[in-house]
Amino acid sequence: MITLYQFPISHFCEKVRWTLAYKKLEHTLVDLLPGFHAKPMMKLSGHHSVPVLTDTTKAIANSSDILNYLDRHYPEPSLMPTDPSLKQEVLEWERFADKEIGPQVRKICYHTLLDHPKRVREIFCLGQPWYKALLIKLIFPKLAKKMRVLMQINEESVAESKIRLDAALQRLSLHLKDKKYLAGNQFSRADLSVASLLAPFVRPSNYGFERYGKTGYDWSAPYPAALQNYIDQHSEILAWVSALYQKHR
Ligand SMILES: N[C@@H](CCC(=O)N[C@@H](CS)C(=O)NCC(=O)O)C(=O)O
Repeated sequence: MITLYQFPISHFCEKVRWTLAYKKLEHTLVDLLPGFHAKPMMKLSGHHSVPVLTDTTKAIANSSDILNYLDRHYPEPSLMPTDPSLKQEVLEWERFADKEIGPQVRKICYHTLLDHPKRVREIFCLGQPWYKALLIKLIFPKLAKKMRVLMQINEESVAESKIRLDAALQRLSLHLKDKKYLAGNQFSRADLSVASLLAPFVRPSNYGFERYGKTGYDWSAPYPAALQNYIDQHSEILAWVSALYQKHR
């Protein structure tokens, strides 16, 4: 029995949710409350971050290690080309996305959204009982401060993240100039990883919030202008992400 320990909002968790859905693997999702996740995850996997996946008794942390595990144990339908050099290319794009896209997107989003506490609280509390939502409301100012320190979210670091992400997206655009997919001519882990990690900029309706129904959280609501204006500069590559969500998610 597969269980995924996750944050509903997490784009690294989205990589795993999408892979599980793509491979049609039955699984249970366990939603954790950010800030209260670290101890249980450390105990379970030896790492404080989510995603963590358990299958029977084995606990695996780190999205790319989880995807490796799923590819090995549940190979079909495959997210990996058979050609060894294309395989290598796929893994390189995934590493690139994990390093150059995921952390920058998170930093850029939180830099603006942490100043909109209600919006962040709603996302954090998806799947949580009312008393945990109340607890988050009470401690949010402290939690937001801690997040800024831990993730080094400040004006200078966000400006640097934007430069780094702009360069990454430019590299992607050039590569995709006359291609549909990043490696070869089939959808692979490379496309899935890049699209998942850019998804918070696109807010696709099938991101993984469907199961919460009418929770009062509106993922389609526009972002504050400061964030949306930055996102709009990348509409071309984000249209490619939307298309992948429509076709493969
Ligand atoms: N390299 C890790 C990154 C995972 C990650 O950054 N997870 C975030 C949520 S998006 C997290 O758990 N943050 C809280 C923490 O690290 O304790 C992966 O690919 O899984």
